[in-house]
Amino acid sequence: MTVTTSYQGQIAVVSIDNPPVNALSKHLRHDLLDAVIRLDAEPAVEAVVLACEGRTFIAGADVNEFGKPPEAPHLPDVVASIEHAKKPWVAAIHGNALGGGLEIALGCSYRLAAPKTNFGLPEVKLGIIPGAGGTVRLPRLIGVEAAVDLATSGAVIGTDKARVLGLIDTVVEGDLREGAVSYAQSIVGLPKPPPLSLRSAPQKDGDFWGQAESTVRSKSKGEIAPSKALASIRNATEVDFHAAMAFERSTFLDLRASKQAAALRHVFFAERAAPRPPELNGVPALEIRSAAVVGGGTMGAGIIAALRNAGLPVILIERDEEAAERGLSNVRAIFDGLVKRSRLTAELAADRLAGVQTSTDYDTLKDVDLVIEAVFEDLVVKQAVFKSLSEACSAEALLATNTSYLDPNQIGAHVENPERFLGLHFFSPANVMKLLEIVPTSVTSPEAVARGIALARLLGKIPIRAGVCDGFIGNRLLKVTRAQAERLLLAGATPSAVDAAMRQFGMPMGPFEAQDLGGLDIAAFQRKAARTRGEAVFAPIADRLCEIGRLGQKTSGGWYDYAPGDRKPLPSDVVAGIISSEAGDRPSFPWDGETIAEAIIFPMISEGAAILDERIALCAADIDLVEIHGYGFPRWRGGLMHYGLEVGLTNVVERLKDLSSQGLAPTPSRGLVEAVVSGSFGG
Ligand code: 3H9
Repeated sequence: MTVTTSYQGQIAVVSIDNPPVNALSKHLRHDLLDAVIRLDAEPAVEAVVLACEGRTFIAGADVNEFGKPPEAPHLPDVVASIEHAKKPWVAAIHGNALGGGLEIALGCSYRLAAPKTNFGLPEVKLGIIPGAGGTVRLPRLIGVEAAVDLATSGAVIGTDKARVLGLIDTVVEGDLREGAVSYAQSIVGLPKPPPLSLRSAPQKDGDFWGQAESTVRSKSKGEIAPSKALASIRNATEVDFHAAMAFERSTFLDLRASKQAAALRHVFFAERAAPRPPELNGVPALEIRSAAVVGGGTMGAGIIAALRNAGLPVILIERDEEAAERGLSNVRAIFDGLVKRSRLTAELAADRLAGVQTSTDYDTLKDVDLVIEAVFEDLVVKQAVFKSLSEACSAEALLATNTSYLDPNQIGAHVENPERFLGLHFFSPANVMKLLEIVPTSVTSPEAVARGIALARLLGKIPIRAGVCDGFIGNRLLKVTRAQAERLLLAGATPSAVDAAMRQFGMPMGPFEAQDLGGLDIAAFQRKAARTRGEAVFAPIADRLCEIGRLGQKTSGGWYDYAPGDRKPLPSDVVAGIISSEAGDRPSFPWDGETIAEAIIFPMISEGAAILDERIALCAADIDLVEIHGYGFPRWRGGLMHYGLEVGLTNVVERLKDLSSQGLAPTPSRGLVEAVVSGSFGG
C-alpha cells in the first residue's frame, strides 16, 4: 500500500509511503487519484492533509520510469484532480518537495512546511522540464522572475526563502502532521481558495524575455532543457492555462525521449551506484572520527579544509614550526576566501580553523582514525613519512597517500599492517572538487576500501575505485588529451582553435588554457619521471616551452602570452615559432571544431576502453564520473564512455583508424575493438 488514509474528526490524512523518496511511481499516482475520488465522496470529510512517511515529502516523478513509455494515470491528471477536489487539500511538506512533488503541492489549496525543507524544480538537471504544471502554476504563485530562476537552474530553495516568495503559507515548527491537521481544522467552513489554474498569469515585456533567454543560454552551454523551461514559462504568460499545460506537456515528452535526458539519467544513477561497488556488499567500514594530514601545501591545505567542512578535528603535521605555520595560513586563506565570496560566515570560518591543530611530532597521532599524507611527489620522502606513521599510529588507523602518479604499492611498501593502507587521489582544489579516486594496493583490505568510500561520502565526494597504473583513471586520460592536442598542433591547428573546439564541445576550458592556468611544470616533472622509468612520452612542444621557462600564467607566458596582471590568453608568436620548427612544413588545416574535438575525444574513449580492459576502472560509468567530476566533461553528454556509445563505437574505431593512418592518433585499443564486437563496454 503506497497510500493510506486515516481520520481525525472531519480531517482525512492521506499518507504516502513509497520508499526511499516517495517518488511518483505509476502505483502511487493511481493510489493518489483513487484517494481523491474516494474522499470527495465521503460527506464527513471537510478537508484533507497530504503527508509523507519517511525522510521526505515527494521527491518527484519516478526517474526509473523515464526510460519507458509514459503510463496512465499521468501526473498532470493527478494534480488536476487534487486541485479540483471538492475538499481543500493541505500539503504537509518535509524533507524535499521536488519536481512532480512540488507540482502536487501546487495543486493543493494550502502548503505547510517544516523548517529546513527543500523546494525546487530540478527537472532540467535530468534534461527535461516540469511535465505536470510546474512552469504554468509556479509563475502564477510566486511570480515570473522567481519561477524562471527555479525552473531554468534546477536550484533548490529552503523553507525561509519559500516563505518569502509565497510558495508556502505557513511554517510548522513542531510536529508537522499535527500542525497540518490543526491548520486543516481551522479552515473548515471557509470557502476553498480559487486554484492556481484560475489565476491569471503575470505579464512580462519582450525585453525581459530577451534578457532572460540570453542569460539562460550563456549559463546552460549546450544543454537544451533550460531554454525550453524558459520558453514554457513565457508561453504560460501568453496563452490560457489549458494551452499552456498542453505546450508544457508536449515539450516535456519530447525532452523525456531526448539523448540529453538519457545521458543525464545515466549520470544520476551512476552517481548513486558509485559509492556501493557490489564487491563491497556487506563489508563494514569503521567510523572515522578524527584525522591528520601530513603536509600543509596547496593539496594538504585543501584536504584539511574538506575534512573540517565535514566536521572532523584535524592535526596538521609538518617538519618544523615554520612549515606548520605556513600550512595553517594556507588553510586560513581557503576559509578567508570562502568568507569573502559569502560562502561561509566569519564565525563558521573561525570555528573550522580552530579545529586544526598543528604539530611536528608524529606521537600526537596515536589516537587518530585516519592519516592522509600529502607531501611532495617523491617516493623516498613519502616512504619515510609512512615509516614514521607506522610507528606512531594505532594499528586500526587508516593510512592514505594522496598521490596522482606514484605507485601506492611502493609508497606503502614498508607500512606495518599494510592492509589498512591505500591511495586517495584528491583533485585540486581538494575542498571543492567532488571526485576522489580510491586506489587500493595489492594487499589493501576490502574493509579499508569501504572506509575510504565512507570517507568520500562524509566529505560529500564521489568515490571511484581505481587500479594502479601511471595516472590511475583521470590523469591517464588527461595524458591522452594533452598528447592529442599537441598532435593537432603539428598537423596545422593553433592552440586557440583547439581550445575553442573543446569549449564548443562543452568542456569548461580547452587543454592549452587549462595547462597555462595550472602551470606546465607539474606535467613536465611527471614526464621526466616517466622517461626515467623508460617510458616514451609525447610532448615535443610542451617540453620546449618548459625549457625556455614558459610555464603558464604564473610566468606571464605558456601556450599563450599574457599581459601583466591579465588572464586573457593572447596568441603567442614564440609558441607559433616553436610549433613551426617542430612541425616543419605544416599542411593546410581545414578541420572544423567538431572534427578537432573528435580527434581528442575519440582517442580518450579508446584509452578508457583500455583502462576497463586492464580492470583499472570497474565499469564504464566510473570513467564517466571521473571525467565529469574531475575535468568538467559535459554532464549532459553523459561522460566520456557514454558519449562513445552514443556516437557509436564503430564510428569511433573507423575515425581512429583514419587518424592513426595519418600519424594523428594511436591505433584503437584492444579494449575498444572488443567493445565494438560486444556492442558495449561491459561492467
Ligand atoms: C519530475 O518530477 C518530472 C515531473 O515534473 C513531471 C512528471 C510528469 N525517482 O539521492 P539519494 C532514489 S523529474 C526514483 O542517494 P539523498 C535514488 O536513486 C524528478 N528514484 O538520497 C536512490 O536509490 P538507491 C525531479 C529516486 O537523501 C535513493 O532514492 N526530482 C528519485 O542524498 C536515495 O537517493 C528529482 O530530480 C526519483 N525521483 O537525496 C529529485 N530520487 O538507494 C532527484 C531519488 O537505490 N532526487 N531516488 O540508489 C534527489 O535530488 C535526491 O535523491 C534527494 C534525496 C534530494 C531527493
